[in-house]
Amino acid sequence: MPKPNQTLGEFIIENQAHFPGSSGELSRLINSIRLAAKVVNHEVNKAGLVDIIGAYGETNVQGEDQQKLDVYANNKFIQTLTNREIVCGIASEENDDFIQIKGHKGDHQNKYVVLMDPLDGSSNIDVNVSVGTIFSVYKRVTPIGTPVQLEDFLQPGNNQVAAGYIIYGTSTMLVYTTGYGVNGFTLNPALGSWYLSHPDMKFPEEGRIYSINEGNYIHFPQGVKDYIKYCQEEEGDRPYTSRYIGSMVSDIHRNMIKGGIFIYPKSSRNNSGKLRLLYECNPMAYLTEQAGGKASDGFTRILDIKPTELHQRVPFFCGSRKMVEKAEEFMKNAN
Ligand code: AHM
Ligand code: MG
Repeated sequence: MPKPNQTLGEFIIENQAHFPGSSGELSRLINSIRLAAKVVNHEVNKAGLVDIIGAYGETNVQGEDQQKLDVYANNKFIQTLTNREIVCGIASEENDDFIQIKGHKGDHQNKYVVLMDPLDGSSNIDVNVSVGTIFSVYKRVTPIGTPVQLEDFLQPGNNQVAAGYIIYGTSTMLVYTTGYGVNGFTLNPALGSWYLSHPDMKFPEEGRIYSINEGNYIHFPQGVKDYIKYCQEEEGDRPYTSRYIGSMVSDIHRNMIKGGIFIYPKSSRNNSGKLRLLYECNPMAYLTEQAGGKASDGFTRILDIKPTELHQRVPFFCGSRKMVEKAEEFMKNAN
């Protein structure tokens, strides 16, 4: 049972009881992510000082090259996971191809792959709005001892063994699951420790917030248009409240706590929507289901989709179970 005030380190050790006889690799992996997250958090927090210490692409006062924060975050997570020899491969929204990690002994002995969006919503950084890191963990399907292959990454979301996000917000939080519920930890920046602040997070079954970029309304499928109108009608507890940050981690985090639906549909301009199945939708869908919510592409459960390519995009409906079911009903009826 999670205890309030528990640190993430303590929680990880306790959580290992769910995996009797395990090698501790998954725990070490989560430990690496929490370490990289602190480093990235430190850098993201300084984003507003960038004009003072030198613009991106230039050299800072220490003579080091300044990097864009999404590139910086990508490098930090990759470096941390690579140096600590925990994973056999990494795929990132920032890289065209996956990275094979053979380990110091060169024997490809690690069993996990990580897929990530190192800094989601990074266009929000310039205006001091929250951004996030999203990660997803699978066991490789090809034999240990051989180089990792594309098929190790193209697994349905159902196979995830862990997933989570870090939200660099008013406070910085790490929220993750290993298949035994969702727990949220808040960083105490003075001590550099993460504390269990949100044990056993659950989406309310029903909610009153809808999050969608309504500026694209004209391009949305009829089912989505109909659902938006439904949200705006005056009846019962409607009209609902519209909240769209444009930073998916923040939008879904808020909806998980308050109850709501997040939608990034396909449009007449973009047939598969915008969000990436492997780096964004699968991990958020796994967390959502673990928190009692629902995630689909409007028709099919996200976690059941068999990916065909690394950077595949998919329409995304995610949130409180009853709200997603209602939106799916509109999608079906409009078809
Ligand atoms: P990114 O991975 O390039 O940052 O894009 C993903 C982000 C999501 O966080 C957010 O929900 C969405 O893009 C917003 O897109 P839009 O501005 O089209 O509404
Ligand atoms: Mg992204």
